[in-house]
Amino acid sequence: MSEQHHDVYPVRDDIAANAWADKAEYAAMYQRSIDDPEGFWAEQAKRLDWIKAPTKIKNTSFDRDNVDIRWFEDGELNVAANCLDRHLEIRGGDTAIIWEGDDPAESCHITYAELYDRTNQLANALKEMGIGKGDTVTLYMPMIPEAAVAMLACARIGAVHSVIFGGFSPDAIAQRVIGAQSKLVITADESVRGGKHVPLKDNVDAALTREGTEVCEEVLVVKRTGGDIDWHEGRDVWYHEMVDKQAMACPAEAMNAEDPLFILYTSGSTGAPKGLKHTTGGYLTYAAMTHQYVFDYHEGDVYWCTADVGWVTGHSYIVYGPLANGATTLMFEGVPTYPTHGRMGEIVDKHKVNILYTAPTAIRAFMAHGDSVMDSSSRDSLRLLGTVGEPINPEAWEWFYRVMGKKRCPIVDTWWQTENGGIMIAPLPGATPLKPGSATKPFFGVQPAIMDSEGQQLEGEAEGNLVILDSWPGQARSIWGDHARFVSTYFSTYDGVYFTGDGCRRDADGDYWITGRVDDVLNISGHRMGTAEIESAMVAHAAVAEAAVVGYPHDIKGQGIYIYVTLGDDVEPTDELKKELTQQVRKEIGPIASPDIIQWAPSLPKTRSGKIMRRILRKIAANECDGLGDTSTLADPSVVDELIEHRVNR
Ligand code: 6R9
Repeated sequence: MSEQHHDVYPVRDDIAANAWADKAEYAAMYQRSIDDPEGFWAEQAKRLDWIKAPTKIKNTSFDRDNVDIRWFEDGELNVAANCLDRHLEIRGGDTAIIWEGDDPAESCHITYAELYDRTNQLANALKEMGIGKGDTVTLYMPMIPEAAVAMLACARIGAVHSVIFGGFSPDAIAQRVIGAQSKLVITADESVRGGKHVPLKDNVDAALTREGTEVCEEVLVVKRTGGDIDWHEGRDVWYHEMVDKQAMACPAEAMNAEDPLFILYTSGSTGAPKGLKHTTGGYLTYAAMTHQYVFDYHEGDVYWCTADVGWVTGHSYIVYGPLANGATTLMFEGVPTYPTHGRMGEIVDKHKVNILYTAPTAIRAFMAHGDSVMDSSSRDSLRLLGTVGEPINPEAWEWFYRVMGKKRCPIVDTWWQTENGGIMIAPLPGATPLKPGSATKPFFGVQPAIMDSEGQQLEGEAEGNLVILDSWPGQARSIWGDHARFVSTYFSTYDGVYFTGDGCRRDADGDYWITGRVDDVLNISGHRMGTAEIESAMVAHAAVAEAAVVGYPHDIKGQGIYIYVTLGDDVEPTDELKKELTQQVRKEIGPIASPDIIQWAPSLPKTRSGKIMRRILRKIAANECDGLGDTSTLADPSVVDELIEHRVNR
């Protein structure tokens, strides 16, 4: 197989010498984590401060008749206290968050002591607004420190946050406010990204006119830009007016380890987005441990994860993991290529970043401008690089290694999912030789396996569907309000194991290569989008009779969105209509779901039982029309010729 010919980058001696785990330590710890998960995780739980230490460690079942996942179930703790209070004595004056604004002239440092005060003030404000333990709060915020403060303030009083990515539309917000039954939305007047203002408050206003959102009684608004917004007296409250008057002390609520910490919506292959439910003790233990080991985090390091807090990566690796470890975490408001294509390197120099965690799509965007794109920075402070969100093509890996890291910095390619809570498969910098394009080895406690389509577990070198055999502490416990869907999505494809939805290959060294989704989930610039969601946004337009969405290879985004549209009778296929349909998707979901290509399809290839054959549509979209495979089960094979003739991506 071709991947066997790629270079292997051995572990660097200087990294191994200081790393938390070298090769032998990784092997021994991994074995222990599998042989004695109770003992292993009981020890790891000690990295947190518990109000009541857990005595019951693992109580988990992947049996589809009884999927039930509990870790540390009799323990009590508070996540905010673990991220703030316990650091005050030793590092209260150290920087917790470095904030870098969209405008390079704007940045600030927030110490642990300041973050503690601000969190407590907001926690008191939330209480005054009637929010308490178990209530859900929706956050729709820019990448500003208040976003982290809001997450921590919820955690402090036991409220459950649901963060919505700031690029989502009013309809998407409404759907999630209703799903979580949030009494409160926290937002800002506007966010600023790449010099442009995004009307967050307007979007919330529009969302809250939708039926079902009456549950939301209050909107707390951070003044970020001072831009013009509508004000709803009796519902809207300025953040600064509410928060500044509050006391700086607020006791941390004692939470059971299995109390929910947050809900996070993500796309699946069918139906509406799912709100994954993450809980308290296991999640934080796992986020903190993975942050320490995978990034080989050491005291004093400046660490930067470029994700948005609206994604799980931002939850675990901007906020919870780093702050639980007392790290300095950089939070960046803008986009990595503004105002210059070299901005990411410039930020690294400005704040002396040691660890940089980003996404393949950003790397490919830099690559498109050539090596000189990084000439405006030295990046000499960097020690380690990481990637997440999608498979990294070896060319992008090599570029990241050679240009960004100047051949000095190991790259950790980290595979994991919203459902996982934290990194699952990744190299450890001091232990694992690197192979461009491979996420390599499982983290402690993670047992990956590969299944064929008959449900047989494959041994040795193999390719098939990736499953995880047993529970790990960071795992999502359920889908909010719909446990049956949780079971059917993840535990019914194969008996007794967690199904990831990803394809995977294991090579002769036991290294894992993730090949991408095996279901109808697209990965656009590292963002998950369900084809079903986009299709339903399309057919909501009166002109559309039917739509089929597939992904196709895209140089920068990894995958682009290709839509085949069948129009209603007597509808004229015009460029104007294409624009309208694009707007339709942006309105229903958000700009990240904008179609790249729309092809008019007089009809779609269907089996006699009426199933759209996406396999064929994917091939045509990728301009691979020679190997279409078997089309004999199609009701009308001539449909395919028509689509090939008018294909748009050639
Ligand atoms: C953390 C995050 C999860 C999906 C996952 C997979 C893809 C993520 C990857 C990767 C190959 C990697 N994915 N990291 N594929 N190599 N290092 O991205 O969560 O938004 O839920 O997406 O992303 O397909 O199933 P989420």
